Amino acid sequence: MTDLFAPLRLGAIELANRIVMSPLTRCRAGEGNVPTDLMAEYYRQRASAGLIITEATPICPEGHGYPRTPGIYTAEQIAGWKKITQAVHAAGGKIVCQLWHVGRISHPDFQPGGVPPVAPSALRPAGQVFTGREMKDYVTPRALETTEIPGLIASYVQAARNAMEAGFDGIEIHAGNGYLIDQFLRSSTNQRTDAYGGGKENRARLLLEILDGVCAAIGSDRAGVRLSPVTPFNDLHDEHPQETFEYVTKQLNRYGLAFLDLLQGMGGAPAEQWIPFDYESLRAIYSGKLIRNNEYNFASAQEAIKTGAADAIAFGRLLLANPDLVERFRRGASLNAPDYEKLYTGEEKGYTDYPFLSA
Ligand code: 8OZ
Repeated sequence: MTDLFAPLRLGAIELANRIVMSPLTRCRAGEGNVPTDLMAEYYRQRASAGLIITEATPICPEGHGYPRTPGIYTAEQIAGWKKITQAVHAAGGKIVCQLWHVGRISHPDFQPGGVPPVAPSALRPAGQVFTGREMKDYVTPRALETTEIPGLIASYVQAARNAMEAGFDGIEIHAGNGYLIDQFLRSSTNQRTDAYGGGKENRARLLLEILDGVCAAIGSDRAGVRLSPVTPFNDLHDEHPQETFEYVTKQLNRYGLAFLDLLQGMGGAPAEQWIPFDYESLRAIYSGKLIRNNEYNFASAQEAIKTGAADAIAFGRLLLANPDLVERFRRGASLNAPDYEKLYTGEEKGYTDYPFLSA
């Protein structure tokens, strides 16, 4: 019987098991937003997971909105990632790069020339951004011109090529959590009147055109997508999430992607508080391999695999704190707890110093 420990093929990527590492922003890149040797050690420690999805990785300078997030658009960044992919592969793992553009979830302090960040529409997010030194209010972003969209798509395509050059097994397009693509997808942040705004067909157009370009460049069997239909993270929502995301999922079927990575619920909020959404409907609609994520433990993940509700399960907090999570699951061993104080700071502390089980 299939379970979490069974191998799985996601497009062109062969996984040793169905335990996937969720993308986790850790803010430890070096000067020039270059991946470091410490990051290579962190990912190498977690290579027994069937697949690692990297932390969100900006595709271009304008795509940054947090301090010390590693990019994939300069030669130095590609060289840094190469050390990481080599370390993970040498340890027997697989790794894909999560391609990211934050859109309006940024600040002029992060932007080349100190200009406002871009977004589908000039709508300021509620809340504040940490610029590396202090908290500042978000600003009103500049709405992208229709004529700028091909250049944006080209940046995603180039980043996907760069990821392949860096030795990744594939890429994941980050279309969730309130960042640029999600700002296009969901109705509250997209008030465009061109072909990229309005009904769900238009709001989904940017994601689908990015996939057209990326799949042509690196192969659809090495490309995945992350969606998070109801997360309120970064101040946005959709008036009809079920309709929007059923439409998007149907469209994804025509690409033959390596996987769809579905982030359920609302961050760390308890499941009772989640905006209702029928995830089983997306499972039924989607014809490819499905990774499901959020709030799974060993038992519920096993159940999801055994019943066919998912092909793989992604774990964030558990893999953050337990580099050998696969072995701990196998042995039914106890788990380390994450140190939330050290999520985004602390260098090696709370990063590469979580204990492994002793042999
Ligand atoms: C937490 C902090 C910073 C970024 C996401 C990339 O939610 C993120 C992120 C999460 O997808």
